[in-house]
Amino acid sequence: MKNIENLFDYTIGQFETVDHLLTMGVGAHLAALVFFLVISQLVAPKYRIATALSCIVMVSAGLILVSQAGMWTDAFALENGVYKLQDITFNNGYRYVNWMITIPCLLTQLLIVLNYNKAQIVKKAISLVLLAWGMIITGYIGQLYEVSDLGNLYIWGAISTLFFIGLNFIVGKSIAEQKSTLTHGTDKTIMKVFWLMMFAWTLYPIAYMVPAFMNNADGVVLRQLLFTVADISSKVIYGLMITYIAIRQSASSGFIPARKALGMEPQ
Ligand code: RET
Repeated sequence: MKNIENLFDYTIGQFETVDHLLTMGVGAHLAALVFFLVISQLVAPKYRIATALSCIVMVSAGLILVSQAGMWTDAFALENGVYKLQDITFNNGYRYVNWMITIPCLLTQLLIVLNYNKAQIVKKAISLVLLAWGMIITGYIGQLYEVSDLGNLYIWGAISTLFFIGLNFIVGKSIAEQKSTLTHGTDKTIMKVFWLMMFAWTLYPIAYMVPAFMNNADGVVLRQLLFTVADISSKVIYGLMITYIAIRQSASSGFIPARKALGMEPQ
């Protein structure tokens, strides 16, 4: 009974909204996977790992959402017009474990399109990944208390937020440092990527806090809505923007498939 999802009965509308949100998440990640696979040939080898990382994120996040959707429909059954908890429980913890893989991939893609060299990428990635793992592990511990002890939810959430602030600081500093190296107008796009990250990543702590401000069935629907918007923004839309930057930079470095795709003459 770790998550508040298991505490309530749901109307058919509430139950189906959550089911549809999770299923929509699966569809968005699978569709984007196909797109990234097809488009990767337009990305110069120098940047191609960024697009490959998006493929990994799509598979990893897509699969977790399949399991979340399955768990949701297994955990509840319709009894006298309302959905009631059955023998197994629903659990958001799998998401946190999945972030241990997806967040390092997302951050590394950013470092690649920022034109850092290999040694700089490794150095920065290590600090970013350690901060991210600190944020996720402390957040994971905190969410275990959302039913039993809100005090612990706040304390672990606050510790996790310290890691989050450190991580954002490095991300912001790296973008500011490297922005001028981005070619073909992508210095503007990278700023949009930054603001997209600030928006989408902040939805996750809000979802974490739902038990504190909306401890009811509507809160559960809100939380899955926040997760879905956050997932599609921070992985799918973010990945599309990163690959767009990669293609434009590939074109300005003379990579023919990218130049052709953008309607430019070979150099
Ligand atoms: C937690 C705990 C409460 C405090 C904070 C959190 C931050 C979570 C974030 C998650 C980002 C996830 C992404 C996943 C992509 O696959 C852990 C909820 C600050 C920022 C981008």
